[in-house]
Amino acid sequence: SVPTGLGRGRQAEGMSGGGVGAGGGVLGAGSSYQRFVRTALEQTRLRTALTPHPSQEKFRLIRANDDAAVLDALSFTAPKIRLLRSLTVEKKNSVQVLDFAAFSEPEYDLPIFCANAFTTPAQSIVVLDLNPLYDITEDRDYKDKYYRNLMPLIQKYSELLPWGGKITSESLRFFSPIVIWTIFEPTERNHHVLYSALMDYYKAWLQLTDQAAEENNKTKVVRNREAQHRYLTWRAEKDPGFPLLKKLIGESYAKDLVTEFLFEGVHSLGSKSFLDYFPEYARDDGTVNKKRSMIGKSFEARPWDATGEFIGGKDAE
Ligand code: BLA
Repeated sequence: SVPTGLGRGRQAEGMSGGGVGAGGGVLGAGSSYQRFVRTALEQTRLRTALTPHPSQEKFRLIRANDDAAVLDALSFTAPKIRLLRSLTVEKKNSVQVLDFAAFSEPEYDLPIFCANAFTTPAQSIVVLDLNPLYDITEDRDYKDKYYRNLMPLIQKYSELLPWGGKITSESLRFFSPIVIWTIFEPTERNHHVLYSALMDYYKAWLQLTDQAAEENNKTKVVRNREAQHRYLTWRAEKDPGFPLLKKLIGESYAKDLVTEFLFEGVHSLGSKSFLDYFPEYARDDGTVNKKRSMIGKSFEARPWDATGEFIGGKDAE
């Protein structure tokens, strides 16, 4: 199912047969992230009313130290949606970044939409998922509620966008059985497939959001809020994109972007600290270990089977 709107208009997307070299491929790839953001927002507006998020004002016109790099930051709220935000970075013939995420209000236990792509002329590193709010190897009900019906998505894409190899072990607990974790050569074809996957996953998230019923049980709302806060705390501390953001906009602005825009809520949805949630990262002097992984990388192959059953336990060491 090729997404609608493909190839409509835009010259720079390389649909005309030009730009086949690595540079051209990256050019096409970058505009496809912009195109994804535009189309995803259009799709969202067909279903709900987006309001600019307060964080938008400070970061909308964010500029890189390097004139060749263009950052584009957009954030919104909507009924049921606490935060829908997007960051793209485009530096011609160099790097293209997409970081698009959507978080529901804590009255819903919806998965978190997560689309991250980092593209250079050599490769694209991609994570695309509906990150579960709860650990699905423990919480069968949550897994059944959301992922049973979504398994066809990964059946569709697992061959075209194969598992990217060993990964920070700690990241696995934030991933679902439909996660696309992949590294590929940035060809037009691969980016075409990625675009299609991005749209399929995002539409799936929109549909879950449409169907979601508000939770009235206070205890459950508190639990949802803390689960989202734990996720934000992880990502705000361990984001692999941070070194690049630091290079582009400076350390202090990069920190603000992470805590007040990308993972907004990390200072307001809860009061626990990173070490409260992830004590294994504590150093003797009480500070947070800067290593991304304490366990090391693992999971050489996709650790879920086709039914979404976790089978990766044994190679976790
Ligand atoms: C690499 N990004 C990675 C890797 C993962 C992710 C898993 C592989 C390295 C690893 O195993 O840690 C992404 N990890 C995630 C995501 C979650 C997670 C999405 O735990 C969610 C729970 N990546 C970006 C952005 C940039 C970026 C915005 O999303 C740049 C601005 C860059 N990612 C980036 C780079 C690498 C990378 C440069 C390779 C270098 C490295 O591994 O540090």
